[in-house]
Amino acid sequence: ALEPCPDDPPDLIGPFSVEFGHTRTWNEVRKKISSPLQDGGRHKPTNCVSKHKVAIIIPYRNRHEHLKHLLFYLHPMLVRQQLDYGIYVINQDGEGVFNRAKLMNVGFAEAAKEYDYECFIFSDVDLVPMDDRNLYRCFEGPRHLSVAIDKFDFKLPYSTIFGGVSSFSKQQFLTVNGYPNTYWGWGGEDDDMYKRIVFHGMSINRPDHMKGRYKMIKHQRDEHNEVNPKNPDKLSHTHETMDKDGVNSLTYTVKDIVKDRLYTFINVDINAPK
Ligand code: UDH
Repeated sequence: ALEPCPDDPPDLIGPFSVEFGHTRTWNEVRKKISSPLQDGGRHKPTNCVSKHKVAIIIPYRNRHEHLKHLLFYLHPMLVRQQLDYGIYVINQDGEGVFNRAKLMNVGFAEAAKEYDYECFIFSDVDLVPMDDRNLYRCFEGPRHLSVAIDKFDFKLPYSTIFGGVSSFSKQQFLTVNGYPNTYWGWGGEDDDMYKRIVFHGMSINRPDHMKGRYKMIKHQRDEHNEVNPKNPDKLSHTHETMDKDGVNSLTYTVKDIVKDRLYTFINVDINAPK
């Protein structure tokens, strides 16, 4: 029988260079991964039993080039971290207004149906970690991982920021009732989540600013994801809305699930307004 993996993964390399200078091919991404994946972008160590069953959830629509860059760096890093993991790309079907938070709730629900994941990492597709000591696992409280992004000069733009990349144990996510489903368009949903965490008596934790470095892939604002001026006002009501708007009120229709070698692609209709 295999031993449990050590708490400190032995094969970490620390900081690594990340570049987006050319268009990547899927073949390049596949070749970069030294250890064979299971279908659906799943992997676990072969020489020990991982202590961490982790689902990586990526809210997504129409960012193919970004997905290749992210997976090129992320898969090898997660293998080095000795996780028992799967990558879930949650694609919003159709051209309606984008809803990042609702897609993350769908990712949580769908991944939890498939496997006994204990930990959920929510990651924007355009945030690539630059240091594998930034562990993609769960901690005593919800964790904010993307603390030092190049775009923000490797500093937190404000102290309560919780956007980008975060981790929750299954129980932590259920305690806060997940993300709100009602933030359509850009803005506010991660501040709502920060309030949910605090209102439920938890506090967030973070890696230090060296381990938590990220490179963001530059892009223009997407179509159908305009800043929604109604979202900031909703934040003054989080306390009243959080226990009824979240994973317990989530409705959606899965249109199809495709198991690629590098990821599980879930195409979902989330009843977006036009
Ligand atoms: N996302 C998509 N497709 C979309 C919109 C959003 O996949 O059409 C996902 C993706 O994972 C992305 C995340 O939602 O990383 C967050 O959306 P965003 O990248 O639009 O948000 P961010 O705050 O950028 O990073 C806002 C627009 C910045 C424009 C700057 C122009 N110089």
